[in-house]
Amino acid sequence: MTLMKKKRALITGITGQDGSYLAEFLINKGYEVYGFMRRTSTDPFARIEHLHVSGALKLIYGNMRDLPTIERAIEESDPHEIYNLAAQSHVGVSFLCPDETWDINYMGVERLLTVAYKHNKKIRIYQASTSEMFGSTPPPQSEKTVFAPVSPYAEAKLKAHHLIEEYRAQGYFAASGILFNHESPRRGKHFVTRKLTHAFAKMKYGMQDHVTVGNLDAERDWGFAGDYVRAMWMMLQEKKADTYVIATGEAHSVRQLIETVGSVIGMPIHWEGKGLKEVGKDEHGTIRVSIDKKFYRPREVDALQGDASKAKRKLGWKPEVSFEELVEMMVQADLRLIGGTQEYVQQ
Ligand code: NAP
Ligand code: G4F
Repeated sequence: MTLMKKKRALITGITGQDGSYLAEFLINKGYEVYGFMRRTSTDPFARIEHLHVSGALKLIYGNMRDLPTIERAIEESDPHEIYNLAAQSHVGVSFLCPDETWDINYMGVERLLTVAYKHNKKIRIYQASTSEMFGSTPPPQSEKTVFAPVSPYAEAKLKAHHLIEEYRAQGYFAASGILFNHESPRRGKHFVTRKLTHAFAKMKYGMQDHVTVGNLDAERDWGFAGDYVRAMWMMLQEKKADTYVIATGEAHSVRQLIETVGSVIGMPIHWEGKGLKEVGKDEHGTIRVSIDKKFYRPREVDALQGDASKAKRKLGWKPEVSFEELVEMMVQADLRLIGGTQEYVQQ
């Protein structure tokens, strides 16, 4: 009798939103999953504790800035597939910490590729590229759209994207997913969707008066993270590595997002005033949303709306959760969290 060997996957960025969903997805597919994570002073286990405690996920400490730790992780896990999700992923923060962003988001990828392909030329690698690389090139954006990055985050990601394509041209299996914004109840609270669902849940419970945001007119193509990690895996099962846009094809402004969150939670918002003085009020006239310049980016990406027809045609991928269902899912999860009926959101 021949025993089928389990496929092994190494996920960097395991403690993040996508890392946690992808780990669950691969474990369910029968993979042996290793997660690469930083040792930090705060509790980094929130999203993956259930996988780690059960022994389904093996963790390796390290840092994308630290070459020997990457070497050790690849040596220990000996992976068939690597999903490089680790990044300083906040666009606004990248203007404040450009060097760190560059070192993790570009140099880290260079370190990883060098070490991985030295270990085994056949490893299949997924790189987390981003729609931010398009900058303000008008929508819809596809694999053929011109890149025009406007932030240190996007510049580093674009350089990494080009590096992946160089390796691919040399015959390595290096795939790149240009993913548009994807969210979930596990999204960090410093991103606008979760910031809003969390704040509105607190307002609903009387624990917060109002929320302060930045640019209301920016448009994003928001999908569900669970749908997007499936696309990452699909890309690595193809015969040849390639680049794919992953998106819903539907865009909404931050203003529309706020209106949707308000209506789902039963606190409909209407707008008064203009510019920095604009406010969102509830039906009793109480200010629930105001604007603060500090949440504006030095350079903004105005409108992202992806054309994922290549992924649909070649991978057979399509999103299953709509914008309205996503907002509903996030609002309900935050209501349970704030209401104390759940310790941590595991949607
Ligand atoms: P996230 O929740 O912010 O997770 C980022 C992960 O990277 C965390 O696990 C973080 O670890 C880890 N990390 C940061 N610096 C590191 C370092 N020096 N060494 C090792 N690990 C490090 O981001 P996400 O939303 O899951 O996104 C996953 C990837 O997709 C990122 O590369 C992001 O840029 C990209 N992306 C995301 C979206 C989106 O809408 N979510 C869209 C396009 C592309 P700590 O817990 O220690 O901070
Ligand atoms: O939620 P955000 O911070 O996400 P952003 O900048 O689009 O980046 C996310 O998606 C990228 C893919 O396109 C990823 F590559 C990246 O890693 C990250 O996951 O901001 C969304 C929009 C922006 O236009 C921002 O200016 O919302 C606007 N915004 C308005 N008020 C705000 C706020 N953003 C944040 N974070 N906080 C605010 O108060």
